[in-house]
Amino acid sequence: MQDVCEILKDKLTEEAYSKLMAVDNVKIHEFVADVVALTSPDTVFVCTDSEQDVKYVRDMAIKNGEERQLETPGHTFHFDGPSDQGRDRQATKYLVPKTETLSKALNQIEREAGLAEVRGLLKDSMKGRTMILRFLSLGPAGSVFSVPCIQATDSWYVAHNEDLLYRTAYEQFCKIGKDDNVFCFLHSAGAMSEDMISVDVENKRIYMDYTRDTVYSVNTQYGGNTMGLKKLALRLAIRQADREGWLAEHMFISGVHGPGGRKTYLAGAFPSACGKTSTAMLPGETIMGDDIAYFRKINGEFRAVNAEAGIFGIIQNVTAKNDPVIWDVLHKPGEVIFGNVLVADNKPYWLGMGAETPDKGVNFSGEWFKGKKDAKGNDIPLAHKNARYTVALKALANCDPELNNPDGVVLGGLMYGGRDAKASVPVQQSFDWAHGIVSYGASLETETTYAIIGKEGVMEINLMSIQDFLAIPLGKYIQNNIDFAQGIETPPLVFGVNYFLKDKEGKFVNGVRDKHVWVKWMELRVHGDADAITCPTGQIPRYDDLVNLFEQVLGKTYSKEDYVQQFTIRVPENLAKIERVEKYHRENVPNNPPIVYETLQATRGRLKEAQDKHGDYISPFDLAGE
Ligand code: SPV
Ligand code: MN
Repeated sequence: MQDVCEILKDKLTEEAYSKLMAVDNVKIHEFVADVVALTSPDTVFVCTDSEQDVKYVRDMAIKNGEERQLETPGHTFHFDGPSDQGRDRQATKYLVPKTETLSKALNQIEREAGLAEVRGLLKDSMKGRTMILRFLSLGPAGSVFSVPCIQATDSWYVAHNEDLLYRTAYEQFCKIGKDDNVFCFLHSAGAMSEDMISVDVENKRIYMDYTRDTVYSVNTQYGGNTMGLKKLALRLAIRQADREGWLAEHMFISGVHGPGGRKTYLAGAFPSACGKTSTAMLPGETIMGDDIAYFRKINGEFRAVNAEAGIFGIIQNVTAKNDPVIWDVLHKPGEVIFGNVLVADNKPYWLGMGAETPDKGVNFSGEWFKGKKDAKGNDIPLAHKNARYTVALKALANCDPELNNPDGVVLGGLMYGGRDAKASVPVQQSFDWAHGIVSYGASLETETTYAIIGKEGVMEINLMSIQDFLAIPLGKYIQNNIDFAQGIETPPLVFGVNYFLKDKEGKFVNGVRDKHVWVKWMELRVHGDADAITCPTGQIPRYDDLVNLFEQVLGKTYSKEDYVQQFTIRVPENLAKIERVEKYHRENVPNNPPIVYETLQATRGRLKEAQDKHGDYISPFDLAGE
């Protein structure tokens, strides 16, 4: 390669060059020189933290047509192509050096071959365009949690999205050490249509070079594939956390209010579209994050931060009644980017919005009208199921005041939840930390959803809902989680939740707002203010406590019939689930900590014993007196 400074001087304006040189870090200079030489942009825009620079990014996203304005001031919309509507597991691969092996559950390609492929696709991809450089931080900037990141992209939309989602950190970068590590992301939308939509979907690639903490993404625009700091960085962060003894998790964090004005922080992991964001945003509680959390042990405490500072949320079934907090943000002036909704008369519409929707407009398929069919003859819905909105957390009335606390918050509990129609009760607490990590986290089984391209409605195990992002051996990851509680005086309580349990007729046994009751019950448990019933799979709420909570939280009368239907222990379904979980672990998790199998075996034993005594379906009242 030509001398780094020479390339930079040659390609960058004087202003851009001096902004970049103020960041005195070899890796960054080399990265920028490399990607500039590779992608050949016409010019490079170095975005600092200044109002002016950030506004320029926003304005350019509109000017170049990647975003268009809606009626409400500050609101814009963007479309991704019809085959670019979610995270793409097929196109996402780890670049693995010849000398290393990664779990076979992970999509991968030999590093040299993969690099040649993806760099080939990126070659000259920015000709005629501007490369935007953004300096951002995962976790509060300048804190012990902070991971500095640099994003190079030719998409103003991606750069704008990241502005709402992450903390700007150019100032922090100006103080960075010469050799400090940073995560580097290169993205190009590749060939685009007149409407500024990536079109070369066949050549969509998202390749992760974890040996250099660098990620390449090309021929895609969907946020989950392009915004480096989202799931791409999570994959790198998990490796860094493994080396350094902390945890990077696919979890929301929220502050839940309890008696006497106290607030208790809870975190939770759910696969996409399983209730994570709505749990994070319960009305009356505070939200600290909805997607990615970092945990560290600090002075014997379990402390958590949100890696992000905004929300890239699903906008399906978001209604005024069930989601008042976000509804408000989505309707008042302020910065919001809508992705893949329907637009008519300059207003956005989405599926299940609980309001009248027009019969025609523009959506991800182009001009849309009711009854429009795709190439296979299927109806095209008015908006995509995985339509999204991006907002900064600070736009929410109930944004938690500790969002940017450099020390994070102490966590009282954490929960794991999947989409399980058959087996798991709506809420239960583990017997101890390791039991919860194994039984609810490492056993998380879920029906896949539309947030992953081409895979909906299939049951799969999704370890801690982080399976897609695990770039370390799965057994090591489980062990790290189990070990993490060591040395912590009061580790968080661990809960398992399931909002999707169904009855024999296939009807959900819970209402969508019931999750608020479960969360309030957890809050009480953290402080020892509610009892529980011991059952074979964990500890479940007592009827009387739920009667009070349903009344207080939702103003609802909670019947014994509802309780029995929701909390009956379904022994055959739970035994079958344990079989599937164990099979998965035996086949996919070499070097699994033995405690995984011991815990599963112990639960199996308790289920069988209870079955002998009470039968296949055990009412919680039968266990209450034991
Ligand atoms: C998810 O699907 O888990 C998300 C959105 O949070 S993204 O990963 O960005 O697609
Ligand atoms: Mn997510």
